[in-house]
Amino acid sequence: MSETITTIKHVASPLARQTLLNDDLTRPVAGGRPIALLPWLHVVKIGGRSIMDRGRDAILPVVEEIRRILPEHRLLILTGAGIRARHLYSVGLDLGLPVGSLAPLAASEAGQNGHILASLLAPDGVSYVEHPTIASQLAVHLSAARAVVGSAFPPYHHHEFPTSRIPSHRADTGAFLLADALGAASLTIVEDVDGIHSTDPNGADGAAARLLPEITAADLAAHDGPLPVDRAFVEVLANARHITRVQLVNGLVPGRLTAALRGEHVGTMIHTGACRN
Ligand code: GWN
Ligand code: ATP
Repeated sequence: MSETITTIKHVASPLARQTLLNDDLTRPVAGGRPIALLPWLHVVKIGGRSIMDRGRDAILPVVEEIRRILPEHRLLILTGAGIRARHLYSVGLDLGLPVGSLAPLAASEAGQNGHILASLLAPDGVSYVEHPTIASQLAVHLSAARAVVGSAFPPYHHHEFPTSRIPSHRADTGAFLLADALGAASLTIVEDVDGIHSTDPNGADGAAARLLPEITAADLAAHDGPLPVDRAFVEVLANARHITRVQLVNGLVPGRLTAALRGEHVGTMIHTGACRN
């Protein structure tokens, strides 16, 4: 005959009986620094419009540089969306598509650029890996290969914030969120300018543009005028947990990406809100 069990099992948990909405109560539990999952990983974001859309003249030298750096670093290479996404936005907006419909369509263009880049690096053992693989099987893939390529776009889909009609969480934001979540050693953003300037060097006031060798996340947020990075990227910098700085470099100048991965200052160093201690 079985005994009637009358003992109620309590699971001891400091968050069990309180709201998650009160920072004072959650801070003692949730305020600590997360562990770095892949501290040896270097993340590189390759611009869609600034590098991939330029075709072989821009892509092949970058591929060669990546090929040569593989023995030194294990890389997660993420690609941006480029001109096809911009065309998609204009057609989609003209038709009245909501932002949550545009986000995955633009994301797929970032994925296409990743497939192109991965094909060129295939002889070196590099493959394109899907978002779910990045989410849960990156370590095993990077044990088998020195680098993998993925889409830099975050998969927000219909969860994209309706703040603007154009998806606000784009490739720079996605690359930063991944690098910081993984506790990566570095994030390098590769574009077609020497770094962040006081104003767009290719814009109407281009002649007056000054290169900013260093900038803090707060100064970037306060910057008036155009930037070569998503606004949402600037916002998430403030809450970085691991990545203390992001370097933006010119991928059209041979050697800049290699130097950046070796820790040299060759572009704009963006200081985030995180501090290593
Ligand atoms: O298709 O190029 O991953 O890695 O945001 O979702 O729109 O998907 O909706 O694993 O899941 O087009 O099909 O596509 O770029 O994002 O992928 O080849 O569900 O490997 O199926 O989170 O690649 O793709 O576009 O990244 O950025 O099948 Mo693509 Mo993207 Mo592939 Mo991915 Mo989205 Mo998946 Mo996804 Mo969708
Ligand atoms: P994606 O990967 O999303 O396709 P991308 O990162 O390749 O895009 P853009 O978003 O076009 O490229 O950003 C790069 C461009 O930003 C530069 O070519 C430059 O003309 C422009 N830009 C605008 N403002 C600035 C600024 N303050 N400093 C430097 N470049 C700027």
